[in-house]
Amino acid sequence: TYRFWDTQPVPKIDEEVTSHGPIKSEMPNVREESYSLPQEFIWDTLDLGNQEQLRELCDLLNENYMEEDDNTLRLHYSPQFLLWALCPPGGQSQWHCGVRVNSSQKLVGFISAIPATIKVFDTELKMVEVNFLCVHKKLRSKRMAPVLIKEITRRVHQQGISQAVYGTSAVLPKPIATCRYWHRWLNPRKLIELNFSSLTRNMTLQRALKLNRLPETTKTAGLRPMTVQDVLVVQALLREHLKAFHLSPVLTLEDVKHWLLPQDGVIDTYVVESMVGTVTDMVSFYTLPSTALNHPVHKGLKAACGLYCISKATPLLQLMEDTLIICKAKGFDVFSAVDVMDNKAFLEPLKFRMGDVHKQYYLYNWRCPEISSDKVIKQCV
Ligand code: YNC
Ligand code: MG
Repeated sequence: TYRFWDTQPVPKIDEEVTSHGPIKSEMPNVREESYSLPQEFIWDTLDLGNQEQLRELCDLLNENYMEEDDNTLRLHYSPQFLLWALCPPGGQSQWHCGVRVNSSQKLVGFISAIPATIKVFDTELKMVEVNFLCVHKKLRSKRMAPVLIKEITRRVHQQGISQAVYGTSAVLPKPIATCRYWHRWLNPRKLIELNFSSLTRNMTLQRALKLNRLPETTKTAGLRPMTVQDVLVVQALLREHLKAFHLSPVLTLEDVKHWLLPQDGVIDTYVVESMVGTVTDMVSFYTLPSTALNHPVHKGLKAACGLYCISKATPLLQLMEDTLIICKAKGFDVFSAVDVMDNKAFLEPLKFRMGDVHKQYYLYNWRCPEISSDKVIKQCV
């Protein structure tokens, strides 16, 4: 049983859902006051335009968001990355919801929501995407997470929105889709030295280096970074492509600018301009660096995470291989992707290895049948 989740408008874990629609159709009375926290804590809405507060959030997440299993690598969100992930067009500062210790003012909890229009099967819904739920390691298992979730729900209801999408490795009532991470080694020696990957009896370092070798140069003529001039055509490519999926974002021009225009160390997007003025394909990935803890040689590791890939004129395998070549040249050590969209078609051929982390996708207050991962395009960063 799920003490908290069983009280929420989500399907039961063993429920077979065949219909589509809201679970609670009328908007609840929204309470005026915030939910109560245990006495020693207070709510604090973070102002991410303030350098000091943005830094505090980076520190909270970098120290508490990822469980590093063997204390060798720690995820390292940069301030610019968090501004990208948390301040899209239409974002609300009251949705950057922090918890502090009253006496010391130390930030110990966080949850966020950003606005998103999502198409679920044939219905377009204005909802939020909830992410970066985090409770300080020393305060775990004290039922703080349900309070954070109820409080963000209250603040989202205040804006007249009653659905949400979220993704997590936790298994809760009830996933609408399950995806898996895959990793393509770009710098096998370093990945092994840092314990990100391990060799097996059949996979020596020599074999790994040989197997993961990439051509020096890209094949696709006209492959270049996206610029602001491409926003319109990239939006059109996405709109056309997204139709085929059952869970997909609907992006305005402002969204495309925000989520896809290249920002050094945060987000990269490449387009293929096959003939002058005709953009036919696009591929994008974001940057997730980690810091190496106490390693004699390596300072850290740079991962590229695939976001969207649309191939119309260029063969998918070629476009993705070129993307790997670009990433290697840019100093990335690994390229990670989930088995959503048409990604299954390139993962094995391009020597991605299946990771052990799953990601479940969920909707809050919306019922729909289960979606296979190749019909998902929504990707929570
Ligand atoms: C999780 N990831 O099952 P039950 S992903 C949701 N998402 O409830 P406590 C979670 N619920 O089983 P802890 C969850 N993890 O009794 C646990 N839960 O019904 C549930 N990790 O609370 C859990 N970030 O406070 C249980 O647990 C209850 O102290 C237990 O805190 C959990 O951002 C957590 O992985 C995750 O910081 C905060 O472990 C903590 O363990 C932590 O006793 C490291 O909580 C970081 C981490 C999660 C990343 C993410 C998406 C979150 C979605 C939240 C749901 C949003 C719903 C929609 C709201 C808006 C609606 C509108 C309109
Ligand atoms: Mg807790």
